[in-house]
Amino acid sequence: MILLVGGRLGLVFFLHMSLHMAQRFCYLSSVKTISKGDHMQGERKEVQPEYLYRQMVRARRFEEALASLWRRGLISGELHLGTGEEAIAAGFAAHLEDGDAIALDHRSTPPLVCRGLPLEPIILELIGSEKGLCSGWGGHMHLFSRDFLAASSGIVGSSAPLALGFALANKHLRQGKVAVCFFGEGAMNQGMVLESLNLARVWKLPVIFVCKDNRWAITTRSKNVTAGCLTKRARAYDMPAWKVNGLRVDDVCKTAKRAIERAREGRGPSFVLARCSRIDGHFLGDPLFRIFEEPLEQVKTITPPLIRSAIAKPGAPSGARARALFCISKAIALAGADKLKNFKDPLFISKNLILEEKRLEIEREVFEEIEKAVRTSLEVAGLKR
Ligand SMILES: Cc1ncc(C[n+]2csc(CCOP(=O)(O)OP(=O)(O)O)c2C)c(N)n1
Ligand SMILES: [Mg+2]
Repeated sequence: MILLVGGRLGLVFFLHMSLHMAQRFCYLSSVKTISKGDHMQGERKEVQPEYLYRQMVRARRFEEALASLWRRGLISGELHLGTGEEAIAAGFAAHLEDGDAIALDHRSTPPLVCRGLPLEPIILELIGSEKGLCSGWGGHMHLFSRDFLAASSGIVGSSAPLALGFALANKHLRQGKVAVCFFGEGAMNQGMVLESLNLARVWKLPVIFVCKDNRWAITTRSKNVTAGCLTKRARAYDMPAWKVNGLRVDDVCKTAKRAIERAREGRGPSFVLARCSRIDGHFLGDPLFRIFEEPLEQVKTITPPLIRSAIAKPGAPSGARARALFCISKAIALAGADKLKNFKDPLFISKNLILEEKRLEIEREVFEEIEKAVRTSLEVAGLKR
């Protein structure tokens, strides 16, 4: 009971804070974003595939640059990358305009990049500089931008009440503006996410819940902890819910348009389940991920202790050991297979959406853009390239 009351109070408090933050943002900021409509063409204002591809490449190259700063020790702690989620970020961000908000989880850099935030303050934030986006206090999991109404949090599921606060403020203060909420499927069993789905529908808020389903929450497979179908779960709150292939930016873009337009028109919340793939480990430095940095060397080192433990006299019965070994090998094989499969990479899949020549031009331009952003950031922070 105490827990229940505590939980409810927690949500109300969270919501109150979110609304407070959102109100402050709404009144105080001259909200900035990419110029409206410059990537939309034709009578129906379709988003151009070149634009989507560019945004995805920007997100990927940006995170690759972050990974290299992390390997140099310039970014400390764990680093959660959104590799494999670029199509979801690009597809949704393409429909956002001035005054729309985004609430993000621990993999926040792709949506922030696609939303059009300047890159240097993000890099500076991650390297702990006081010139960073949040004066170096937030780190990679707690980024926020007042100008872009964007906030992320490392607390799994917390993007949902945060988005609710943004959406509530939008409904009352900035009609026609929406909030998009990103979280992983692991968050779907969090009370605050379910409570947010409920309140969003009761209050008919302009919010879109985007669940990025990569089927893993750290080392836990979702199917072992999650009951039923997630879209059916969302529909139980009387809101539309769609499944989309989160590896296909064109599919995501279409569904995002539908959900965002619906919210803008005041028709309430919706839910999108976007299937994607965790191409890398849970975070940079995840041991399972590192196995595949130098596969041969690493398999050589882990094999002898595994064999020794399998044949050692004391310990668990041989059946249990065989099962444990099987699980370890399966996990390694699955992770390896995931990594090798290009067809799980949204960038690879999107290549055929645009002409080869254009694609190479985009990749070249993005490479230069990211290089420049890293160079400038390191100079500002007084660090060597
Ligand atoms: C409330 C809370 N519980 C646990 C954690 C530890 N944790 C960090 S990421 C994560 C898994 C999240 O899985 P999912 O939401 O599916 O996102 P993914 O990492 O797969 O993108 C967990 C359990 C946390 N950060 N916050
Ligand atoms: Mg997950």
